[in-house]
Amino acid sequence: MALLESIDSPAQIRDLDNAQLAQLCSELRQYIIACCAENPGHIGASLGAVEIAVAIHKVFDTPQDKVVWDVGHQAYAHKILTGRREAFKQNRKYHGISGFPRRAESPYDSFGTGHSSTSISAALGMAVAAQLEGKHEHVIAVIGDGAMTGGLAFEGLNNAGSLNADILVILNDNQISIDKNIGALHNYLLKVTTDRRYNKLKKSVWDRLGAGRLRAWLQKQVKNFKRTLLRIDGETLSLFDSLGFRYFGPIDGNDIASMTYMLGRLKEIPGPKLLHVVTTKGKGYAPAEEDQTVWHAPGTFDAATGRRTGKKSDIAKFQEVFGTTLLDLARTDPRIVGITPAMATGCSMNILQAEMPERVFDVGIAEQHAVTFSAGLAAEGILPFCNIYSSFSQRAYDNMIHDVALQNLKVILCLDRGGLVGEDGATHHGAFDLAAFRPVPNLTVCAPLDEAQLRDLMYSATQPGYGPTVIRYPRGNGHGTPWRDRTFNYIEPGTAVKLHEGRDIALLSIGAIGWKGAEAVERASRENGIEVLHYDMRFLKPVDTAALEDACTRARRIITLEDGVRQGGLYSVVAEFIASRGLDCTLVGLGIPDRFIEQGTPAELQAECGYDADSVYRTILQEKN
Ligand SMILES: Cc1ncc(C[n+]2csc(CCOP(=O)(O)OP(=O)(O)O)c2C)c(N)n1
Repeated sequence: MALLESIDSPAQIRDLDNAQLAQLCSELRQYIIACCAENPGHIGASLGAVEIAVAIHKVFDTPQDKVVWDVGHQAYAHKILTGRREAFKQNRKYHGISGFPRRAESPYDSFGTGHSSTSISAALGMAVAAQLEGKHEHVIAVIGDGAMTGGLAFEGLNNAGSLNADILVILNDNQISIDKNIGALHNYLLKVTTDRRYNKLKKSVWDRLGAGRLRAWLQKQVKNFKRTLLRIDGETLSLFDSLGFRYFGPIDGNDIASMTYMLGRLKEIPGPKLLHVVTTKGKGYAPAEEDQTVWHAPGTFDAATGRRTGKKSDIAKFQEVFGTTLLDLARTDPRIVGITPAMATGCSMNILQAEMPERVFDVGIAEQHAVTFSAGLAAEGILPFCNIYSSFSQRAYDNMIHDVALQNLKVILCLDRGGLVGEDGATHHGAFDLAAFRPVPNLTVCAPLDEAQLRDLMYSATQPGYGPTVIRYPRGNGHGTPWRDRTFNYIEPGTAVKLHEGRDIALLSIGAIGWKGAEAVERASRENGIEVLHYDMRFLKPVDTAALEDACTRARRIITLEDGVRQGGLYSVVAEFIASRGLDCTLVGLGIPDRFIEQGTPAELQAECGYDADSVYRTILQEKN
């Protein structure tokens, strides 16, 4: 680590020559690999973007010049170069640094990211702000070909192309999202990067640029080059030019010399510009290059061999239950299809995809479209299971209201990773879903306690008696409840299940967090002789009013437990019930408080928020006394 170990700020790399920069890139890779082997993270994207980070900090005057990393999972080299080399060992850990850029963490993180496709809009806002304030600064957005499939990216491009602000978009094209990138934009980029005549043209221009001719000459050549590019085989190729950007590239984004050279030139050119760079996801680490989907975020591994060392559990993950159940249902009901916004592997829809590829639609990183597309399918009698990670579904809120619920179209929205997700932190916690969807008319909103309930709720939602339905469940393992090869049981909407009898206190829980409650209830009974009436509510809407009535009249001291925000969630449901009936009850709500929760293990974060098993137990004792 001859160079890297002494670099604490980008100013220190500005005098390095190309050979030293190449060495720095290689050291950065080794460091990222060594750290991620023990402390897992988004290694594949970050390895691919090392040269982009080094070149930006070499050429631009950061942090006065601003860089916005789209999604931000590729920004590890950026973090390490900007004073966080040691802190990176605590990447994504409780009280460590965030796995994504975060404004509060460093002046070099000019904009917080985590959700895809925001970089162009944010960078444009910054560029326009600089104009308004009379400042001369450069603003760069780095966006992947996957993130570019998000509609928001195009809203940003469309706006930028007409405002003529000084903004540079670096399109980091590694031709993969998490899964294989698909769609028309992907086909277009592929065509640009593989067209032989185009590449020949590119090479001749590039060779001459390399000779260091004058800038005016360069600009003329680039203009001519673009004109040629506009028509290949009679087709318009320059999508970005037509949106008001000056398109440059494609160049090899893993070649540090080309990157610094090109960025140095583009720095002098005003207006909206897009540099198309081609990189390899996982670059420099063979296992990560070979299986790019797995190595998007592989967990722990042995750096020398690439063998993944994460523990395997015998207990099924909720994701596996979802994927398997969807396949089982699809086998029996030809109306069923699956829709995923670019998360087929993550949510396990790839199980259905493997057997019935024609019935799975990966629509790109396009949550809004995924929901409205599902609504369109439902309008014509198809039965769509649309699976979205809870926090990403925030984008599709209006689509659920306007396109699904208002028209009462039977879309089954399965929200994966509901609740505190852990190491991905504040941007990724599925905190708001239950509270957000509850006030929407026509929706059924439920959260299974375990694997068997997830399976039964998915089945039930396909049956008459259910309209548009939201089923939310957490990331990771279920409880170990038998679920495979079980016959499906219909669950009546709005019915709770009594898990424990008692009348000293009532615990009302929703979702898999109910097991923490059950643990506390059992302990209070065993150690303190306190008998808690425990209902697993299952449905937030419609709510089981008979269960609420039972809890309020028999126990009268109520605790709610949810792995989501209390405000608007189960806590609010019960508070409203008590108030509307004028009942004489006390109520304590356990769940996510009114602040953003950072990263850590789910256990650490649940303890911090006061709703792990121990906290529930202590609350039971407190309420009893
Ligand atoms: C709104 C939203 N949806 C989904 C995701 C999950 N996600 C994280 S990275 C990623 C793929 C991004 O692909 P690309 O932009 O090409 O970057 P790469 O990882 O290939 O470098 C996805 C789908 C997200 N972060 N935000």
